[in-house]
Amino acid sequence: MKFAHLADTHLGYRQFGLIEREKDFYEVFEKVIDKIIEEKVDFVIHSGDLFETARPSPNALLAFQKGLLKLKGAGIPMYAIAGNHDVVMRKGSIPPQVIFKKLGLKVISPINTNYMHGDIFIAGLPYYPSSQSKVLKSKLSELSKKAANHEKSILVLHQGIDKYFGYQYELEIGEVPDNFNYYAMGHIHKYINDNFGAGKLVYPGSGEIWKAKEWEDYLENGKGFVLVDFDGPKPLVKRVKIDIPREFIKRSLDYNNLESGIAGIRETIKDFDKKPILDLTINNVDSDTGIVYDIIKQELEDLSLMIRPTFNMVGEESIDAIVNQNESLGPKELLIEQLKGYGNGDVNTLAVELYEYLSKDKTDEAKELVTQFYDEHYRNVDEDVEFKTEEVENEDAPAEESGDIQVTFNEVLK
Ligand SMILES: [Mn+2]
Repeated sequence: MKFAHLADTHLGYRQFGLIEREKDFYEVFEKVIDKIIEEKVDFVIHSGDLFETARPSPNALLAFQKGLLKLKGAGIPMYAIAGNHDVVMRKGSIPPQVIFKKLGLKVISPINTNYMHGDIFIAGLPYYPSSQSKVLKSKLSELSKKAANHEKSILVLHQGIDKYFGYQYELEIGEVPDNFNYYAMGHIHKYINDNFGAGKLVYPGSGEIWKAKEWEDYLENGKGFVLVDFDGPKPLVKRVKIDIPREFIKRSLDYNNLESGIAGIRETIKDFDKKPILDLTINNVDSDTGIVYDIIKQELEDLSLMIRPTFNMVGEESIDAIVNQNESLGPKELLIEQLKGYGNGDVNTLAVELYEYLSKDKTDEAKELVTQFYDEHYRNVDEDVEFKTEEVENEDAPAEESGDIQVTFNEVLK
């Protein structure tokens, strides 16, 4: 028995508001499906965040339908859960995955937590926010008991686990039941493959660059999905990397050599099939940034899909210069001085307060401060909304038309 495991495809995500980026996500998904069919697997598991939102656009729904029908044509069923992006935090509402049940999608939900595929027990749950971690843990222990009756079992979840994602998690590694043979995880966008329980715990990662900062990880580790050979005593996991269609080019330029810097970039990208995203940092700027941006745009706009510039004014990045000019200043004053150019008052205040605590080893206070800051600035109010999926009794009931609450994850989360 061999299966494919993927997650976090985020279909319908229009990065930077660009339709081209939305299409990139569809293109990658199609490549993944084609590769899966080529590999002649017995089934596929999708561990959540199939769609970017709980109300996907017709284009996103069609992109998925196309892939699902291809799989169906090849006789390959897919099992899927809802992730934090495609779950609807509202009593009685249903995730978009449900639309595809008639096309053969096997939706794993709180009322339909497990399936048998041959002699393999496949169980799982949709995403539960940390406010519901009690419910999550009790449901996990029920599934663990059921799994004990089967020789081979898979647990499908879309959650953060402290061991792999320390900043935001709903489960500690010790709270994950340890009698499953394969843990088909979703949520973390980078590839993780660990020994756990009676086998392997794997996050296949996202298929595309969902956040610009995922580019570095992509360059180092690639993106894709995994194939799992489930016949032996321990699952054999093979990663399949799938190239993403478009490049992100990250460069630092010196304002004093702007012309040659730009020429170098033109040379690099002139023959690219798809126009890249340019992430440019221009240092030592001593003129109006608007004018500098216009120059860059004029030279690179025709070859790039988008230019994302960061300007550092002359001396701005050099802490040495500030130290030399202000020899009487202590570290705290230097920090304040340095932050002046950053221009985000709230973050500046946080940085200085954190410095105060951390320089005195007051780590608990520092943690508290960060949590408070997160709650005030980033926490989605939806996380606090009552979340009672177990009360979803009729999956065929239509979601209410208005006032629907969905989780849209913010900057700091996956
Ligand atoms: Mn995701």
